[in-house]
Amino acid sequence: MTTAADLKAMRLGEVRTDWRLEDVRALFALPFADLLFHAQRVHRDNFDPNEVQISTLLSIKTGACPEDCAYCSQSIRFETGLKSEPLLNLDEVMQKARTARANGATRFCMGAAYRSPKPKQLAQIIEMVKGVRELGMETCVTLGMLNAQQAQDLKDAGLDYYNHNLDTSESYYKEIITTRTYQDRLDTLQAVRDAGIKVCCGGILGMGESELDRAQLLHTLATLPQHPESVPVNQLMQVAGTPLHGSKKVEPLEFVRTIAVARLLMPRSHVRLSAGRSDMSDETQALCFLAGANSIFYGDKLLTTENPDENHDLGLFEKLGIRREEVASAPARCERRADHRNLPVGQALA
Ligand code: SAM
Ligand code: DTB
Ligand code: SF4
Repeated sequence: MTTAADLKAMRLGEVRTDWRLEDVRALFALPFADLLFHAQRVHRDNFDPNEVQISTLLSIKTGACPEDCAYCSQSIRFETGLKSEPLLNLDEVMQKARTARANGATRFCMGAAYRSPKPKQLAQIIEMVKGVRELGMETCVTLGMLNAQQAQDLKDAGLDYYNHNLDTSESYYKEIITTRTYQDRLDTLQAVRDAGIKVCCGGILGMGESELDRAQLLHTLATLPQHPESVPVNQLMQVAGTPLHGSKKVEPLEFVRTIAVARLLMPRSHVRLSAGRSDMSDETQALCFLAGANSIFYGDKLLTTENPDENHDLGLFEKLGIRREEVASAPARCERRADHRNLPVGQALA
């Protein structure tokens, strides 16, 4: 049992990178209402609880990936029926980015099915980053492994975020991917951080991992030298033909718990309720927002799989009174923070 003294010793709300695995496990073991109460309190101390950051995803190079990630539709090793597409040209990307902006996205995330980008590919992607930036949107790319020079080139182009997930715990990782190591992932994250690009890093639930694996994943993320600014928590999108198709589904309340623990461990990071929303009820998503999730992918497609229909999401935001977070809202957020600390939501919104 997690006692009040245990919780006090954890100094909840402080930004710490020295969490112990036992702390993470103790948070997972809290009664659900206590866990959500603490998570919501820490969330309100740092964010407007009714604002959600909106990103839109585009697959700029699809399929034929040499890696063997057991969850992925895009690996060349599995028969998933996915049609491969070469790198899109700049005009195609700009058109999609303009549409995303018109639909309210503030960040445009471009994903490519690479192990690591080649020089010519990176040069083309750099032009995309520059173009999307000129539209006034934040930019994010996910291109596989990067070295220090590649990260610096992306930084020089003005890239805001690099997404590179740890996916799961170090020990379970070997069951999921054999073509690159956990250390490779950590090295890429370090290169991105050293270049001064914001880090987007999280994982996937529903790959047959244990609760300990989930705790270890969150522990690794929360004990990096600096917390990732963005932490995507994906629920596996099961793809026929991949080895993980047919995996046991995540219990929705366990998913919510994981979001709440992520919020408590990384109080100032955006926690993204990422892939898998199309399989979740509105009620589960509402609990995720209550637990501290404050970012989503918006638009009816992720990279290769489905996301909720845009009209459905607009209806959900309306029902929940959720507003879109504007870019660079940090100063405004600090001013509003006090309003949200103790007031009921209705009063805080007034
Ligand atoms: N190829 C690059 C890489 O793996 O780093 C970038 C693209 S990859 C699709 C980005 C991330 O999406 C993966 O690390 C994984 O966490 C997530 N992802 C991929 N397929 C998924 C699926 N079927 N369900 C949930 N998340 C998935
Ligand atoms: C992340 O954590 N989730 C996104 C993004 N980073 C690149 C990808 C989700 C992919 C879901 C499966 C697909 O659509 O292929
Ligand atoms: Fe390739 Fe990325 Fe899919 Fe792994 S997750 S198979 S690296 S596209």
